[in-house]
This record gives sequence, structure tokens and C-alpha cells, in this order.
Amino acid sequence: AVLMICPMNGYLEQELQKRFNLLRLWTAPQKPGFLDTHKNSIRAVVGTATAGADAQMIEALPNLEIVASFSVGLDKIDLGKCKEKGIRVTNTPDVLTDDVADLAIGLMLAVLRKLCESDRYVRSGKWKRGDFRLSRKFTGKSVGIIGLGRIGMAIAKRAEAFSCPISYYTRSQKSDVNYKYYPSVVELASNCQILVVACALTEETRHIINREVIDALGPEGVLINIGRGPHVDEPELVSALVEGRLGGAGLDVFEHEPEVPEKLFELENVVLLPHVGSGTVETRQAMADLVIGNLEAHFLNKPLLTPVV
Ligand code: 8YV
Repeated sequence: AVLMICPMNGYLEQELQKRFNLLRLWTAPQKPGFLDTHKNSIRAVVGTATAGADAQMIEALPNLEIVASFSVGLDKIDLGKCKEKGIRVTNTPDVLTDDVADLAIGLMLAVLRKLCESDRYVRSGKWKRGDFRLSRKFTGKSVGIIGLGRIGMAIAKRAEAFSCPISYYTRSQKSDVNYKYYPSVVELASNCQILVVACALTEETRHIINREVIDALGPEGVLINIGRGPHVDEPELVSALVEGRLGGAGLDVFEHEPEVPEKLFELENVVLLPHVGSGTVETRQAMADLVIGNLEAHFLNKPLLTPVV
């Protein structure tokens, strides 16, 4: 059997149902009991960026062979445990890169040009009564990127088209790019106007955006997060925004999704999205096809399409 942890995509569910004995964990009234009942038949788990196979689930499924994630990020999967037990892991890289990078640029434009605030201004009828505060130019702003992998590079390329000088932070300097490298996040934040989080979430990158970084970005700076909520010390971010120590933020991810700090709802200089970086019809279908392709390859003893472990 193949176990889906949570609802993720109708097409994926339908296609898995056609091919496998599909079990849906979210429909079970008692999850531990459900896992126990089906523990011997479950050979594959399909999860998402927010619901992966943790140590407890892996331990509960003695015949688990593969975890196929409907995401590029794998921070919710216990990769160490999978390795130890010989469980294969796959993700959905590349197919979502363009969408996530597009959304990062969209957030930059939305925050600087006040797109959402302006839309609210029109809808509320305020346009008829008052004058609107000017926005800020995006073209030419310096963009600092944390993580220069597939998504970070795609953001850099797009920002270049807006004449933005690009700089970046990664653990070690890249030899194949001409962007300015800073060996620390604080230095990067001190030297850019828009700071983007585009790295994987690991123990090292948890709270990579802390008070020091936020203060280095400063009252004119803008933070864009299309990575993971826990990259940011969220209470620090909220107080910096409330106190005006940070200029603005465009956030697609949060520390405790779907919970979003309510103090942010009152601020005009933030744009809040419900984790939709990869959320287009086209890309979600391509991600689903990768999940299906990986599971089929595995059960036919063929090489996996996008193996991680
Ligand atoms: C998805 C993601 O939103 O790929 C990732 O790491 O965060 C997203 O593509 C998610 O997996 C779908 O629920």
C-alpha cells in the first residue's frame, strides 16, 4: 500500500489510486491506530513540505521502502533515519524553481510598490476620499540572496533583469558566479536593500534571520521569505516590523503554519501569502508526475527519477 499523509493534490490522489492500494492518513479518526492496522502493508509514504515522515512514523512502519515527497524541501523527513534503515527518499526539484522564483520577485514588487495595499485602497473606496502615499522603486535595488541553489539562482537571474546588483551568502563561495559574496548573513544584510531567504532549512539555517540580521537590514530594508518559516526568528521579525526597525516583509512561509502572528495583519508594509510558492496548476501537476514516476520506478526496480537518499 501507498500512504498519503495529508491532502495535497487531487490529480496526484487520483493517479495514485489508479495504480496502488492508496491509504489516506488524514481520513483516519485515530492516526496511531490506523498506522498500526496497516503497518505491514505500507511500503511507500507520500508527504508534503509540511507533513513528512518523521522518526515516529518511520519506526511505526516496518516494511517502508520509500518516502516520496510532494516538495523540494525535505526538512520534515528524518533523512538520517531513512538512510540508516535503507529507506529511499525522493523530492520534486527543478519543476517548481520558476514558480518559486517568480513569486519571490512578485513579493518584492508587492512590498515595494504597495500592490496589496493599493488594491485595498481601491476596494475600500478610500481612493475617492484621499491621496495615496508613494511607493518605492524596485528596479535597481540591491538584492541579497541567502542560498544560491536552483531557486536562489533563478531569483538572481530575474532580479538582474530589473538591474538589481546581486550579492549572496552561502556556506562557501561559488566559483562559477560573478555575484558579490559575503561570508556572513549580517554582512550580506548590511549591504543589500532586499534580503531573500532561499536556502534549505537545516539545523544550521534555523533562525538564520535573527535580530542582528534584521537590524543590519534596517528600517529601509525588505525581507523576503520563500524558504521556510523557521528560517526566521518570527517574534523578532514581528517586533522589528511593529517598531519600524525593518522596512517591510514579503512572506510566503511562517513558523507555525497555518498560524500567522496577528500583529502582522495590522501592518501595511507586509505581504502575507499562504505558502503558495509552487502553487500553480502547471507546477503542482509536474510535481505530482514526479512523485508518481519515482514510485513507479521504485516498484519496477528502475533508477529513481529524483533520489535524495
Ligand atoms: C509545497 C514546498 O508547497 O517544495 C517545497 O518544499 O514547500 C512546496 O512546494 C508543498 O510541498 C505542498 O504542500
